[in-house]
Amino acid sequence: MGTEIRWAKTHCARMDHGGCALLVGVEDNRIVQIKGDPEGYLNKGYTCYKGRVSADRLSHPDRLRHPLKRSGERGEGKWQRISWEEALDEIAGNLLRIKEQHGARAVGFGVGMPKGLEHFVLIRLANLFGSPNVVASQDVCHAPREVTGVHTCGFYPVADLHNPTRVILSWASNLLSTSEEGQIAGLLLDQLKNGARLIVVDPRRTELAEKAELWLQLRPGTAQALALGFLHVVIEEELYDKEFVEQFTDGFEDLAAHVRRYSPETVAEITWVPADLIRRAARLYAEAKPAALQWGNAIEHDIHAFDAARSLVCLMAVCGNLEIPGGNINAYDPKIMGLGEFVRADLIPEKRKEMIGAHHGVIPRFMTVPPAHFRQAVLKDEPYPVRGYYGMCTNPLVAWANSDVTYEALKRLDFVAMAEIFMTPTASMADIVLPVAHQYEMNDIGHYGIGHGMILARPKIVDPPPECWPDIKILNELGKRISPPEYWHDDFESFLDDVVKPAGLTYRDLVAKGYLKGPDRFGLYKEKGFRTPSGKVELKLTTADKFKLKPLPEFAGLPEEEDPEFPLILISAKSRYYLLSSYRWVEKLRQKRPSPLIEIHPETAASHGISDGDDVVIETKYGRIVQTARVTDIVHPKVVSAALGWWYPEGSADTQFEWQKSNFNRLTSIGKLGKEFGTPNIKNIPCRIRRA
Ligand SMILES: Nc1nc2c(c(=O)[nH]1)N[C@H]1C(S)=C(S)[C@@H](COP(=O)(O)OP(=O)(O)OC[C@H]3O[C@@H](n4cnc5c(=O)[nH]c(N)nc54)[C@H](O)[C@@H]3O)O[C@H]1N2
Ligand SMILES: Nc1nc2c(c(=O)[nH]1)N[C@H]1C(S)=C(S)[C@@H](COP(=O)(O)OP(=O)(O)OC[C@H]3O[C@@H](n4cnc5c(=O)[nH]c(N)nc54)[C@H](O)[C@@H]3O)O[C@H]1N2
Ligand code: SF4
Ligand SMILES: [Mo]
Repeated sequence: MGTEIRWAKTHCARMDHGGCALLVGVEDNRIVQIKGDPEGYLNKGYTCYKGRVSADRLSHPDRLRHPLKRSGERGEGKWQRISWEEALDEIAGNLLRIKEQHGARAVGFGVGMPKGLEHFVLIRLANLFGSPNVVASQDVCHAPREVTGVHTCGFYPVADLHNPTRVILSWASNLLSTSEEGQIAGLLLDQLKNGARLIVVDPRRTELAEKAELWLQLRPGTAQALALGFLHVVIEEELYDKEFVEQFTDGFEDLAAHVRRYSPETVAEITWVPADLIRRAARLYAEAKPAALQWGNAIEHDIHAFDAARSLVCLMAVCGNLEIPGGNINAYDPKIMGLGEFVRADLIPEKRKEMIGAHHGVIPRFMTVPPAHFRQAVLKDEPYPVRGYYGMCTNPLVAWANSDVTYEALKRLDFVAMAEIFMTPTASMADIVLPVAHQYEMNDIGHYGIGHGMILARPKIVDPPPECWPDIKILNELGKRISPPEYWHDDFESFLDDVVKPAGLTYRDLVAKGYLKGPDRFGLYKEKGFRTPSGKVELKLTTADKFKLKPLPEFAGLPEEEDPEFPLILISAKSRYYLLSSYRWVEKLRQKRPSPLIEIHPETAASHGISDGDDVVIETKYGRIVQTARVTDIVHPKVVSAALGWWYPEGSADTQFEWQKSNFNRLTSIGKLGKEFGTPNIKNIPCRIRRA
């Protein structure tokens, strides 16, 4: 007879941005079942497959269980088991030596997609150590939307899926697969059930596009042209919110004159979307109120990310959808500790000027270093030398554009430490690898600093393997060794209490409540104006000259020139079974998607002699990989969509788990970067294919 199942509540994490409230069944310190909690604030019982099998991450036999020190050459896959004391001393010794020789800024602290509270503890560690260089993937993930929002209207406008809306304009977003930032698919589905009308802008006919009243299959890389076409229609047909525009925006006349050149006919030629469809979609969005623009990650994936984000904020604004329930809102935080205070930004006042990115003139308020700029520093000492790297929750060899450059950078660094749950291509290039405790094995807080006005409790449910430590414990102990110890806690879990202390709560209280949400406040600008220099929504940026930004959003051409040698356009989308490069080693996920699939239109496949299931060589100017053909008409005949994040955990560490074979980022380059965020073209690249 087994023991009885105990049910515990927590929130899903680290399979995407997280957010679903879960009921977790535990037997003998082992999770035996996971289901959606019907009382969940974001999911009301909804879950996805990878959330339900997420406990399988904990029990894999090859999971990292002890600190490791490299014993052979870097990348040779030879390791020696060491104690935590030795590991931390080794890391501290190397980082302090680099600081002594080259200054604190010569150490980069690396992190990937924000996964939990450790993200901010790492930034605190960098600040206290004295390095302005936190390297993250924000260049291609959320900074273009967030920071552009802040410059244009003073906040990050998120689609309000909690209040009833009449139209959802899903633009380069696919919540049914990604539930990004806690915009859980279930929320969107409920809106549709309650009568919201749906417009989808996506080059792929996704499941969501199938549900849409209007689907705009745009040519990849032309989002800003399409948005400017929408603005043209809205302004020409006087469908905009006149009262709002008059009272609360700045630069409308200039914008109106500027978008005159983007007629639906002109835009149709650029975007491949028929002119009458542009008109219908623009009218549907502009005439409904409220309407929510769910803007996705794909607008951030080429050098024109800033223009794309700018044009969409302008669209939300002139249609009067900012800060209204069911529109795009400023999601106010609950009374929790501010990020600046948490990370001790006050202790590094020169950060903005000193960051590697600042030397490349990135947009003000962008506080992490773009990976492209970071590697330039490592490889060319520009703007100054960088010699050390501490990374966690990230896999740069697969996740960053131009993997070959990443490989060179990892080889050139004097010292690399990685905290991981599993040996990855990047971790296999490290000098020290630290084994982490994972979701369900540690107390954590979700959605802190994500800009959606809430935090979620993720209490510990089972014990980790004895030598696996939560990242915040690692950072707390490392912090005591490499920075003033008085800024660190005796008990690392005090960081969890710190976050909720301003609300008069302890972490335990947060767990009892489940989540904490900020107040619903709409239309605050009517009293206080918008938090921009002009106090209005800056359709034309008043700070353009000062910050060397474009005053008005424009379409400045395709991200990469057309090239007859490479006649197809390469794009990608996140897989619903994996989180970017993570978890190919979780068997139940791998069974669902055993190999990387490239989507090819039947006509294109036929003209190339490719059948479903064939191995296909994909080539761009920059590199070549192999993936498996999935012949489908969800893509345009001139577009192929390849899989992201692939490496082969069944391979071996001495070859970095075949990091070269199918890895999308070997097809990308950092030769051309968007100025504002250092964003490379990770999509919308000319390519060609052939049967392998
Ligand atoms: N070509 C192309 N490149 C892209 C993208 C794209 O669309 N196209 N997307 C970009 C985007 S949006 C993002 S956010 C980045 C993501 O890039 P990354 O964040 O670097 O990639 P992930 O696969 O999310 O996570 C990396 C590692 O974190 C580890 N991990 C998981 N949980 C924990 C934990 O609790 N502690 C520690 N220490 N490690 C943990 C996983 O095992 C995994 O190896 O990639 C970007 N790269
Ligand atoms: N299952 C799963 N969930 C995830 C992730 C994951 O890897 N897997 N990653 C997480 C992360 S880090 C992020 S940032 C979010 C991203 O979340 P989303 O923004 O929803 O995801 P993407 O898949 O990057 O892109 C969404 C859609 O953009 C389309 N698209 C591709 N190219 C273009 C283009 O040129 N223009 C337009 N308009 N659309 C285009 C794709 O076909 C896709 O359907 O998801 C998070 N959630
Ligand atoms: S949608 Fe995201 S948060 Fe919800 S169960 Fe799936 S992975 Fe977890
Ligand atoms: Mo992301």
